Amino acid sequence: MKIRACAVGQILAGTTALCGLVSLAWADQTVSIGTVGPLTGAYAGYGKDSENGALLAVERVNAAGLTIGGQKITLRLESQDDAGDPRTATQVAQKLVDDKVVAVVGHTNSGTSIPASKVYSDAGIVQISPSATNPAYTQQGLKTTYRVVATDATQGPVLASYAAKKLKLKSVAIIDDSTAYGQGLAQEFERSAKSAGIRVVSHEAANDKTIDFRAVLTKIKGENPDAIMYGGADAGGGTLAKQARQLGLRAKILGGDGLCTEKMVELAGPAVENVVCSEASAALEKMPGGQAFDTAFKARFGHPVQSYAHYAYDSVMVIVDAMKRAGSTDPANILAAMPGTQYSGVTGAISFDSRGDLLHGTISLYDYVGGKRKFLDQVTM
Ligand code: ABU
Repeated sequence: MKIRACAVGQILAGTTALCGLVSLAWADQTVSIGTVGPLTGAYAGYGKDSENGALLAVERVNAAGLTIGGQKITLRLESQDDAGDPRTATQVAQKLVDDKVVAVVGHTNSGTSIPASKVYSDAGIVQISPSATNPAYTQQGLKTTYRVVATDATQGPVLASYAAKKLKLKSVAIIDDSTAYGQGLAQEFERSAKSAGIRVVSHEAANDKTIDFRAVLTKIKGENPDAIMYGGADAGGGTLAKQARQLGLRAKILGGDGLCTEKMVELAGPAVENVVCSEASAALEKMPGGQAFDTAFKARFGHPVQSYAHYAYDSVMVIVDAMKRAGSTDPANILAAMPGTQYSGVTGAISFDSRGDLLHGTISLYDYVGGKRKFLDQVTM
């Protein structure tokens, strides 16, 4: 053990002098946590925000000092880019497994989290998505899948109920981006909207790279709905809102968490004032540690939280909590400790049901006033 400790000490310190000093003691053990999401492509904003949140957590844990089972641990974050692409997601998932990460924070998208989950399951590695909301992710019978946000099975109905009861909307046209997230959310919304008495005048499919909605919007203009619900990301939703206004549509634009970002202000321009959207969690300003987290995040990265950073931060902290309770950094022991999670994080109280879904999730609703996103209401399960 002294020889191994000496070798690790040399690597960490880059000196042979320290080797002599640490050879009589247990050296720090470096443990890698994976983080993965789109760092390039249309969804890069989500992925970078999550990566930053995970990085801040790792830096804080290391600064505070971490000892597991009597062994001093230094955490290392291994970040991979899946570009929001399902096939790339399985490849980088396998790389993280081969690199022996002990758990993974990711993926960002439902369409990448679901295929990658089989890779982590086969390796017995815990996967916590900070943002994937498609219910199917945790409904595959895998023991390794967790998430720290509510699902679209709740988000779609809450958005539809708000549209019917509070906004008093009578008709809606739906467009989705054909992704696991966008299509899934649009279907959940459509089912609930019809039950709530809203007439669905049409449901069209775009894709996650669509930037010209003018043809479908011209058709929808003829249908004259009170609202257009977009199942998809802010990149598409912002463009859609802007083009709808240019074409003279006065319909409200409804969307879920993919669309409900700070970036919508710049993407939609003045048309953002037509947007009403939901998040699959409490509002950052209403979270117990939300304001303090946003301040610390801004100090570290030079800008406020954009989308999912605080969920990625809590995901790392939940993994560390599982290590502490297990007294081990072994992936199998982390996995065994996960069902016992009772963690109080930035985003609130985190505990899981038998599938790995958040217990007592919250859906929040917003609109945009004066170029700023404004909290409207929340529903807690
Ligand atoms: N929840 C919205 C963005 C991530 C996803 O694809 O689910």
